[in-house]
Amino acid sequence: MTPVTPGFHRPDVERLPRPELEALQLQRLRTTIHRLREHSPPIAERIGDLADPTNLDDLAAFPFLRKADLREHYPFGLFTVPRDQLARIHASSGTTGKPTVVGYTAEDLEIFAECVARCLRGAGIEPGWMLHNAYGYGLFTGGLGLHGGAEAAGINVVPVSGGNTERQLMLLEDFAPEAICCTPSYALTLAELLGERGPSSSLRVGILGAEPWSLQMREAIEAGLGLTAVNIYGLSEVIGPGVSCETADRDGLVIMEDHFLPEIVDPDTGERLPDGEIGVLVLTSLTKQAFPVLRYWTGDLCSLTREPSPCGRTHARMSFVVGRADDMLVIRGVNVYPSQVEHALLTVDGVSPHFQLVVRREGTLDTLEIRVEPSAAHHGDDERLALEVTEALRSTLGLGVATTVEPPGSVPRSEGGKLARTHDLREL
Ligand code: DLL
Repeated sequence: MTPVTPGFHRPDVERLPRPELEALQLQRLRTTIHRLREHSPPIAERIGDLADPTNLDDLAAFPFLRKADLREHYPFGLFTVPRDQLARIHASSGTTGKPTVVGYTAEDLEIFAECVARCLRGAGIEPGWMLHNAYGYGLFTGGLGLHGGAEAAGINVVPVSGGNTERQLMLLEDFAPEAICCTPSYALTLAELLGERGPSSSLRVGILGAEPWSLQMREAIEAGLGLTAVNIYGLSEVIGPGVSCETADRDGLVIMEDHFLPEIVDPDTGERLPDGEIGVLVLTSLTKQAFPVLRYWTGDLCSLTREPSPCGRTHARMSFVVGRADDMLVIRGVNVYPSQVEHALLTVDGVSPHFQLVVRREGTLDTLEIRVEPSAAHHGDDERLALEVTEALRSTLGLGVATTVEPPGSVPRSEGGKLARTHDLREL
């Protein structure tokens, strides 16, 4: 793996001294609130006569916006521009059938591209490099989002989109791109297949996100693809990918704080938590025109630091997302996050990073099964491996789990998009 160093797309803003950054945030926050008061009747009603913030802490008095609000005003009810000013629509799939719909003006798309360009340059991708973009193109923000950012940064983007793994492998070999972007679970699929074929990959940087992953998974991906993998985070409601991203130094995900104001709050009380504590990430957009969001409750659990980065960036950084406030499984009264299971699982030698959780209800009792695979390096007996996994999970979760060791290749892999790792078969 040849090391890469962080670059800059907008060094002026990325290194803005914090007092100036915060003054800019306050001014933009006030503009955003005015915009909502004038152009969004549902939000204006909610905000009522709350006084405009005179400092950033005053934001804590404002109500949260949640996914259910977007559903209630489906499809365009929370937009603040007339339809003829929209330049693009994206959407993300919801659990209830109707997607969550978001809109952008031409200027919003420029900001979107600039944020992603900062991510790519920060990750060490140089103008003139080739980027294999395996995020899905379409309503999902990943494909077009990364595409716009690459173009803005002068990076040559190959719009492969997701799926058709055979073709992806061929293009990776024939075009020899220096960088790739896709979900971490798909990077693992590609790493495995490339490993079987044995060609040395041209890849130097991977921009991976859109789903939770761990440091252990990063190690497996980097070993398999021979690249430096950075974590990119974002969500459609706030803009798409590029809300935050690690630099090549990989010391937290730098938030594009001149455009998105982060808060961490207690998942139960909604009270603000201090830097360093894990809670729900709440984001306020500061520059969006078509669909500004005030205190959007992401449901993603992480912590923040406002210490400057080693590379001179002054914007706040978030930790990896450690779970979602709402994907918590409650099994026999024990709270279980899939990410916690992954951490525990990968402490066991001889197990691969592929796993699936199956939750069942037998009579009145919930049971958790974990399906795992032995790693390529494992030659011992599977029964022993199962016992070790069960033991690791018992000591982390305090819960008895049935472990099934499956033949290599049988646990579901990502075929290009996000991978659902939990199968909940309970009728709740
Ligand atoms: O997943 C945007 C995106 C595309 C991000 C490409 C990164 C790369 P949605 O489909 O709206 O948008 O899903 C957003 O995905 O609230 C998180 O729960 C999860 N998520 C996104 N990035 C990460 C990450 C895109 N790096 C939801 N780590 C978010 C953990 C992530 N979870």
